[in-house]
Amino acid sequence: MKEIPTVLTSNEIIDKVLRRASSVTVKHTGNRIADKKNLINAKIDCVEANVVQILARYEKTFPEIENLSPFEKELIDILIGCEQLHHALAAIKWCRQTVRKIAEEAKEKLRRGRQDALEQLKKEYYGRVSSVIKQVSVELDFLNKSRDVLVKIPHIDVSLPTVVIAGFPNVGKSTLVKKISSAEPEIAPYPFTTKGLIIGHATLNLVRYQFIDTPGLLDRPLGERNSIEKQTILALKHLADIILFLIDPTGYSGSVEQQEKLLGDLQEEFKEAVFIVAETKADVLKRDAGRFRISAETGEGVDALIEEIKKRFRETRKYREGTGQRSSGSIR
Ligand SMILES: Nc1nc2c(ncn2[C@@H]2O[C@H](COP(=O)(O)OP(=O)(O)OP(=O)(O)O)[C@@H](O)[C@H]2O)c(=O)[nH]1
Ligand SMILES: [Mg+2]
Repeated sequence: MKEIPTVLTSNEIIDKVLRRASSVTVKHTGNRIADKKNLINAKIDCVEANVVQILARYEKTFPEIENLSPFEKELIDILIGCEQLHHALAAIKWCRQTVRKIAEEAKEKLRRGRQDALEQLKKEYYGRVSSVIKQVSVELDFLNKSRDVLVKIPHIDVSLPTVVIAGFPNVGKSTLVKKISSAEPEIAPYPFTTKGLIIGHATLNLVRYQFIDTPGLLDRPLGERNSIEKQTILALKHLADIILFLIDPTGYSGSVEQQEKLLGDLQEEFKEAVFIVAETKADVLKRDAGRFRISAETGEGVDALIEEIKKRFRETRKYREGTGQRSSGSIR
């Protein structure tokens, strides 16, 4: 996602803008009342301009739901909630517009204000602005948490030939993606190490491929999947030209029957996709299941698997539709 600034809390915004206002100065005219009014006017402007600048920046840098691709929209919905994001941004806009209005009103009162009421008028203005900003505290906190999630979403180029690697947890998906692409996923000897989508690239015969490492899936219906697994389903649904399904036959990653059942379910769900199935950890155990057998550890079988990916890519939608001429032109 594009750069999004960290979002300040309501108290941080209030402190920041009042601190700035406290150092505002104006030229003296020789008329004490006029000088006082000018100074307060400048402070009102300063607070208003700073609040507007801070909030408008959030409104501008957070993604607008309407402009997102279906994949991004669903992903953001899973990770933070599209409706909540929309609501929070609307609240920020309301706050910005209300501060504008309060500033206008305060300046109007200031013009007509008597000398002994000026200090009180300034205090009231600061109080009203602070109260309006406090009213969006929850939304600001929500936006800041969302920001931390959004900046971690990798850039995905939907025009590139894309292979999504899926399978049970711990079968060796990340190890393979790291071996064959530029991705740097975390690898660990326990399940659910990968918690989000990780993108890597590799150029094979001048064709730039995108490889997507995904969180492991358990054999269960979509309704029971957690938000981590749902990201994998989204990648399979929206991004995969080829689904590379890995099975670990060693028994370290759940039973082979459960893994086969998951494969069957996915093949049923994603009928349009091209599936390649490979069995991993061939350095530990090889069985004859008539499938690719690879070891990401020793490299055994990996070249043959890559040849298959290149060959099978010709069967994909992207190749047939002729999008991304790079792929169809130079892969043969
Ligand atoms: N012997 C051997 N071990 C492997 C091989 N590939 C992966 N492993 C090991 O299997 C464990 C899991 O590997 P990961 O690549 O993290 O598995 P994953 O499928 O990405 O796991 P999750 O992200 O948890 O779903 C690690 O200890 C790896 O070192 C292999 O080819 N041979
Ligand atoms: Mg992993």
